[in-house]
Amino acid sequence: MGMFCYQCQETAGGKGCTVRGVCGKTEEVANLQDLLVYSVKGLAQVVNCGKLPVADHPQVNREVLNSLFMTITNANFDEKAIAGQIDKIIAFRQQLMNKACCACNGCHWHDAATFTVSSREEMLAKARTVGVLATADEDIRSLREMITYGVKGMAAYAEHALNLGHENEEIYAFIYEALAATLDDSLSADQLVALVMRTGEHGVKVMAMLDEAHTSRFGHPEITEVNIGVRNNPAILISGHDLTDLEQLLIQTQGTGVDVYTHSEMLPAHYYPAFKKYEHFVGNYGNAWWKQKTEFVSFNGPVLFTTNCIVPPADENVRRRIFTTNSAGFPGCPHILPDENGKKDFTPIIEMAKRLPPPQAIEEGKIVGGFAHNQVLALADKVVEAVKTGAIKKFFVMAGCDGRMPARSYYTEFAEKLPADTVILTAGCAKYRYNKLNLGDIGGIPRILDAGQCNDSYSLAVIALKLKEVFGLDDINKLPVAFNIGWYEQKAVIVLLALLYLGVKNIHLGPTLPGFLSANVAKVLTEKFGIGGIGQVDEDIAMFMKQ
Ligand code: SF4
Ligand code: SF3
Repeated sequence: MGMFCYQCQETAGGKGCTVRGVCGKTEEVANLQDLLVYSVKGLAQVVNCGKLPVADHPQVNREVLNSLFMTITNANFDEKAIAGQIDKIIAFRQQLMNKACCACNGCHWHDAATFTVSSREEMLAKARTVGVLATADEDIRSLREMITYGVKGMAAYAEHALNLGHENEEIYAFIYEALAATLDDSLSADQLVALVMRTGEHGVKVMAMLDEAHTSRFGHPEITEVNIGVRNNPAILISGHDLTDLEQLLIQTQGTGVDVYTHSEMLPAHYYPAFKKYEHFVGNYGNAWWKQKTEFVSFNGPVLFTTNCIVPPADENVRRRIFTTNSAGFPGCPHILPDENGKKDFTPIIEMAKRLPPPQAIEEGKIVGGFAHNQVLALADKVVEAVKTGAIKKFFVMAGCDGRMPARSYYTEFAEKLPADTVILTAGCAKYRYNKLNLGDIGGIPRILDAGQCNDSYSLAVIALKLKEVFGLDDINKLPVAFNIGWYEQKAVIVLLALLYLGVKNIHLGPTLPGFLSANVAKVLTEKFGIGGIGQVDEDIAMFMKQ
């Protein structure tokens, strides 16, 4: 077997990609990503067992977040960048090891904490021995991977917060502890299940931190109409989740005659007051990530990826217009690095935009969003009244990711067929399956409330906890709220674990359950938390309405 990866929903046959990723990842990239995760785990053991204070090495913390983020689905396809990151982590690990040895508690270092490689061949040979299948026991493997994927999602959100100057040592310490634990053969399945729950607990903390980072800098999201048409100026499309990059791009494009449009998970940027002052911040272009193959062709201008999700461009005319930054990367596409103050120079993108034609319209009109916790709680009286009078019977949390599987048409049909006295609460790119449907409103409350990016699922949890308080309930599960979540990559894993930690039961996950759940682990999740898959739309709606 050349590679093995089963971290995302589109894994081959629902079991694992073994030749080439369905995402387009090559065998070499997949294996090097495994080695990068392995080396970060080794470094984590050094920090954790050596009792090194996380505050003493901020640069290492940043590179650990970056390394984990680089291995998230559709973030980085660049073999050279991943190999370079492995070298960097090994060098940091050695430096920390020297310090750890002074404070050494007689730790037994795992191979991950001591191995070295000195050539590409050695790296690739080592990589083939350290992947997911190196853990023989299927249940332990399943739990270790669930923790690892949750930590990857956590790292992604922590990196966005860090880019805005927000960090939390407790989160870093947990990342090291959790990753080190995945190397520890003495831990039982029960102990790993407990660690899965603690991963969820820290998932809540990291999303709260990112929410604070976003809202303290850019204001609270508010109800906003977003243009989905185009203007007749050259333009840049910005994709991914990093709002700091968007801010810098908007500042640098001011007065240049170049417009800026959001793509996919960047859409919710329009909801923040701080970005509304930019006249050239025109609207959102296109849909969820997987439609970029055609939509980037008609956009005509350059595209900046601040994070996942990149689809390897088949068209050379598109590929030469792609730029990456942060943890994103694609071979042959320019990667923009920050200076020592975190400032990025986007001049090459702006200059390219000026030479290219304006975007071609693919849609027109407006969509509405901005229903994060602050905005919804400002409408709380109206919402509570609508529930009390029975005008709203049920809320459906349909946050998460979109993906290219045809089975995801389920979510469009589900939204269309939901009874008229129900409201959808959404976040993440899952929304694109129904956010352009005209589902109307209930007494002025739109039937689709978009809180924002996938990390803004935190907002949905805050709203649910507030409603629980207002209705005087002792259990979040007594609220008229159902959870029907679409997942794809590892950020959805941390969102799921956060919801489980908050005590949410009976979450349905689709379009398929994770391939990384062993039969026994799936059984635990079903028995303890009522987790289930999806079936036929009509039956599922009937089942949810009865809950
Ligand atoms: Fe396969 Fe998903 Fe892994 Fe890509 S990220 S190799 S599609 S499981
Ligand atoms: Fe989407 Fe990639 Fe997950 Fe942030 S952009 S939700 S899939």
